[in-house]
Amino acid sequence: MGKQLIIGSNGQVGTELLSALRAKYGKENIIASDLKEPKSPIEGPFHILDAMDKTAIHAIVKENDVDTIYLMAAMLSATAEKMPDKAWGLNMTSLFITLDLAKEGLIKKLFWPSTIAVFGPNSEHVMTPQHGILEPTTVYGISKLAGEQWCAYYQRRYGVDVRTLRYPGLIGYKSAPGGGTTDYAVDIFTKAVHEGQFTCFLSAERTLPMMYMDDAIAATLQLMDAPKEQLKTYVPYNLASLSFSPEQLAKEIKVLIPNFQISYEPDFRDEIAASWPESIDDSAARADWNWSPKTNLSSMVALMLEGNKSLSKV
Ligand code: AKB
Repeated sequence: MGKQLIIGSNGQVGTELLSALRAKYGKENIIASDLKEPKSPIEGPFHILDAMDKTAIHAIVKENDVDTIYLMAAMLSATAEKMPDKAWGLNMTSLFITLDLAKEGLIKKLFWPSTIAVFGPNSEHVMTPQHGILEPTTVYGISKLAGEQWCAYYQRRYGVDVRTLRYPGLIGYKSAPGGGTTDYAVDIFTKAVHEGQFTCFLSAERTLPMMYMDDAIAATLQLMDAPKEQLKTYVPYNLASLSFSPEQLAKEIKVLIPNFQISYEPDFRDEIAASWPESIDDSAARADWNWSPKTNLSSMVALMLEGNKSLSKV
């Protein structure tokens, strides 16, 4: 078995994916890489790597006998709106470099995350289907939809094994999110634990699909392990777990922190969120590779509060 490379291993998902893959396959077999050194030192191989540097990616793949890449580097929805050209450049260039590596037979498998941001205001908002209307209004959503189409093209035309999940908003305490519209659902826990109050940049009733990080990582590993013949639905798969508004989340937090206060100052991110689904139909993932999430809203809230408290003791 060849080694596996994570591009963007310092990010919100990359950090937790790295731990999970190293626990499963051994730290020497998983190569971490990112633009900068990780904030706290990690054991095992790490390379400084720009996701748009084709030559450097090729060198790491060849020198380390890499056969699988997880391309986790991307510019997310809120940041991408502030620099659309840079977002397009990063999100697409890095994808083409890795798709071409697979096309040339230099790697065997690629994971590339997509998102609920591929949907738009004309999509069905409740239990949004896999193959519904796809008319994103953000540059992030446009880049991810184009990427999905390119993945499908490389799979059809060149037989590339590329696997893709449409992640909902992801919630974990071990790594910080950066530049997304769903980030409020992570930040709220840090503020609840340390300050007892939170000002939300989405409006109270803005419901979005969300997922606890452990479920997202489990889904990623499960999809990558699934035999190719089982993946009948083609790339990408809708993925669902929780669905709640800031108001509903705050109510759950108050069960454990009764004095917690939330206020609302919606900004441009509320408009982005309004264009996205409220809940997702992931029946294809459930049927094709047995997907099912484990964490419900109350257990996610308890885990997030405990996790944030334990971090502040370190
Ligand atoms: C974002 O908010 O941009 C991301 C996403 C939903 O893909 N978390």
